Amino acid sequence: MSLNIEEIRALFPILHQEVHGNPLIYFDNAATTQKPKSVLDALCGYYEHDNSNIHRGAHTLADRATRYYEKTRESVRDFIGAKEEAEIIFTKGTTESINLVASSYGRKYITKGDEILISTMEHHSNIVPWQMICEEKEAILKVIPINDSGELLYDEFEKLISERTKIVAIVHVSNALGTINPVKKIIKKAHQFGAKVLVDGAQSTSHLSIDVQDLDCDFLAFSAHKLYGPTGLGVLYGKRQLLEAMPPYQGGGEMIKEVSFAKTTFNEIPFKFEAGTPNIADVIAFQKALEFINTMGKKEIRNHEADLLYHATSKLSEIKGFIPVGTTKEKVPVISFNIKGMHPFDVGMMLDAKGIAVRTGHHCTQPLMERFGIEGTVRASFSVYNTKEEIDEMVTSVAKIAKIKNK
Ligand code: 7TS
Repeated sequence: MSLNIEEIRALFPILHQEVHGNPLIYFDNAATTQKPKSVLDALCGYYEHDNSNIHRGAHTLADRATRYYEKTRESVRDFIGAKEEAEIIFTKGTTESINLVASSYGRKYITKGDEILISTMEHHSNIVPWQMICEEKEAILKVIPINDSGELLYDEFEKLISERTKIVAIVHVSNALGTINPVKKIIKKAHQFGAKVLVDGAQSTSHLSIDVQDLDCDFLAFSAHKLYGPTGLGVLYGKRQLLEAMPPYQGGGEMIKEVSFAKTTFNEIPFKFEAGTPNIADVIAFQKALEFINTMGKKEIRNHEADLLYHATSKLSEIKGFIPVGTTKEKVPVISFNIKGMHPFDVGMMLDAKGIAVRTGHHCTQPLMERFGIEGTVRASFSVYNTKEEIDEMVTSVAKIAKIKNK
């Protein structure tokens, strides 16, 4: 069954506005998606009716807030196919989830001479935390190369992985190129060498069906705000036995069992990793974002997005001076490109003047841009509420812009 996009658009108040006198066309979904009214109402509703601290109060409001908060944990577990709620930790975002693993798992298990494998197409947040732990432990960071289409070179990965590899930290879907990486295959191979695998799911969870048990990943990190949910909230999934063996990331309230000045004992997972008052309102509202996705169905979302990607790719490719960056067939609806003779920022500004929101620059993937020998790209990233008509508007504008330098 195909989706009714007009009905879906009606659920997103922000889409119905003008920017510089033109109807807003929002194509910056890889940076953050817009939020349906149900998420906004849940946020407000929490503060209007249920605001209370969780897991500690004996009163009705605290009990209600705790139940709603934990209900989201159950929904997240279901959303990614985890075995149990205890394996779902709420964080600030993908960045914090990765830092948590690098700090906690890394500090305990990485030693001098160990190797950590990442890829050329990682977001800075899946590079820098590993560099930091490598520096601290005198471990070695190795990088899986890619080809000119923006595909991971699996053969090179097979050459790099060894008994010295302790962690493979790999992006599931590239934010700058849209490439879908063969993570299941990578995980299987990494496990043969005893390495643990962290999957950066920031861009995959919104487009692909994820089943952590099927993937057999050890950790999965993602952000609610790229999934129609609020900002400032992320998830770290980890296998129970790993999380249990890891030391806490931060100390404070909630994460303890008992504290005395002589000794502190830590709480069970997931609470061991949720020190302090968490982001209660956003966690509760995130439940509605997951509900929204489940109601539409991941398969239907993927079909619609694949249509948009195909339409945009074929139309843009006809434009003289259009240079795509990342041309693999296995992609989510992200198109990165340059216009011959033009700076990506200028293209972005000209599109903004028409009400079209895209991202320009290095997309927090500077080593990837360096691999392609470019400073940055223009990135149009689509979501379920986008339409072919919007794409046609963008194509018309890009064609006009390209003509300035490509007669
Ligand atoms: N990993 C990937 C693959 C990402 O795309 C991003 C954010 C992050 C990690 C970090 O997520 P955060 O929620 O903790 O910030 N990517 C982007 C982007 O492409 N444009 O803006 C943010």
